[in-house]
Amino acid sequence: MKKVFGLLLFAPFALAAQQRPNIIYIMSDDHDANAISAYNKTFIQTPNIDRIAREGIRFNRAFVANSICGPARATVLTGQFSHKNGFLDNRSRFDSSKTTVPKIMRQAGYQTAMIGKWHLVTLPTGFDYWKVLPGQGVYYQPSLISMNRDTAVLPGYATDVITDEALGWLKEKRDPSKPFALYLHHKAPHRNFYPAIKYLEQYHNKTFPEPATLYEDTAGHGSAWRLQTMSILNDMTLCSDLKVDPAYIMDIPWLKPSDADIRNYRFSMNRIPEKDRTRVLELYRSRGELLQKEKPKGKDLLKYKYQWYMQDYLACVASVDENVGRVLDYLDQSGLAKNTLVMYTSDQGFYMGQNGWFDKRWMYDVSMRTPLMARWPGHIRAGTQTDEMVQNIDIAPTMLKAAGIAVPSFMQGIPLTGIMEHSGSKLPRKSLYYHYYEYPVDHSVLPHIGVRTDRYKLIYFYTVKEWQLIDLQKDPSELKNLVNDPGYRNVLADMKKELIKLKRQYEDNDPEIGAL
Ligand code: SGN
Ligand code: CA
Repeated sequence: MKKVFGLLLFAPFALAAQQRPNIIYIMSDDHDANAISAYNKTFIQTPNIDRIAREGIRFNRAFVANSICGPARATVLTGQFSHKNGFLDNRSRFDSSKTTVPKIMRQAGYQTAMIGKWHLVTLPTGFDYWKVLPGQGVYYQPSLISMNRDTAVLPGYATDVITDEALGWLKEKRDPSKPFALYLHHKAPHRNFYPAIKYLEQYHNKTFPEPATLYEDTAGHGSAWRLQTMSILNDMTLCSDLKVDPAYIMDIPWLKPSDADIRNYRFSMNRIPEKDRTRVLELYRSRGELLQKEKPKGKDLLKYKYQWYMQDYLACVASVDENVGRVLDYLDQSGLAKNTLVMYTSDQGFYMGQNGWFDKRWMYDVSMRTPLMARWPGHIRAGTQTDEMVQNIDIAPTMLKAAGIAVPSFMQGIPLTGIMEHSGSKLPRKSLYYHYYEYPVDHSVLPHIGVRTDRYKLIYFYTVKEWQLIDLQKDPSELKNLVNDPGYRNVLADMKKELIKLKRQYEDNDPEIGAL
């Protein structure tokens, strides 16, 4: 560690103060790449987020190391896999004495700030300024914890409020003589998907294409698929998640909401200011009326639930996009744009109905993949794209490298500045390692480790000793387990070797899985 800080002392001289770029790292929560028009135009137009990709680089194959919130955040701060930074799942507590990117940047003369969703249990350290949501935070009238430990309720909608706070810091609170690094983290579009009214008005009548696997029977796919509780049909709640007024469905036995669902629904609805609540209830009324009239079951019910989920989820994304636009506009107006590296990403991907699911956690591409794009005038050529496999362990070294600061050896990722600045360049990496831990709370996805190469994926659900081998080229939906297919015997052996190699390389010793 000493050595690292020794190097840091010289870092400010590596790039003249005025040349050192500012960094704005924008991360939303559960924002899948398919809900960004730069990646997929099917569901929503996100012109502001797209602008970052258009004026900079779009990573087509960006992945996470552990597809869940707290762990993704801890990885971004430390550049380490979960087993190294100690934050394994959402029940962990972040060790705030750890060396993180903001601490290193601050030492090197940067001003650092963190605004929005934090979700690491212990309060932020290493920031000159922070203001964070407690835990998951709420959509309407969110509370924010300040540096003096006070928690204040702010009027308005979380995505707007968090952006207001970030713009307020940029305009009035920071020290303009120093370069800055701002982490701007949205709550949206995380469950329970409460949109701002203007976007609810735009989205509540839209119809979206169904994924080919929406009605997939998950029973035929091994223990992990049987145990999971992330089904839109069975686990997404009608009231809290999909805003159906309980009064409409109390008398329909198979639709009757649980007490918890009713309680959560009332909690969220009551946070909406009374004058707006009437309008929100009016916009959602048709859902309750329809259920009361048709009393759907099974596939018929799933069909509706999927559409309502998409309407609310995408309406939440629309607010995120608008607010990204506000930040980009401010950068233009203030003249900061030309010397600021802006990144947009999510803490992971998210199921938008594939396999009938919502949520994340799995090593399957839907949730392991995350959107990632960056704009840095003078460094990244507009319209750059890359198919190189990058991972969220790379974010920390990338931020340091961009700032001209030496990357400490405890970080496990690779700086992406080379790919950003020289289009067509390659990374010295042929596979990605993955380890998911959280079980059984929230959605009961069994712990697993795995390796992903360009073409194949090997997953090991180690508590039940079940393997899954996938040929991504032939089976992009990742439905077919080839582990017992004789035609893939050599691939399986190679992938096991690669898994063991990565496990050793990244020093992930637990669980001990032997020679395989
Ligand atoms: C909450 C959600 C879950 C979600 C976890 C983790 N339930 O518990 O659906 O998987 O957060 O999400 S909710 O009913 O409270 O919304 S994460 O993004 O923080 O990892
Ligand atoms: Ca998340």
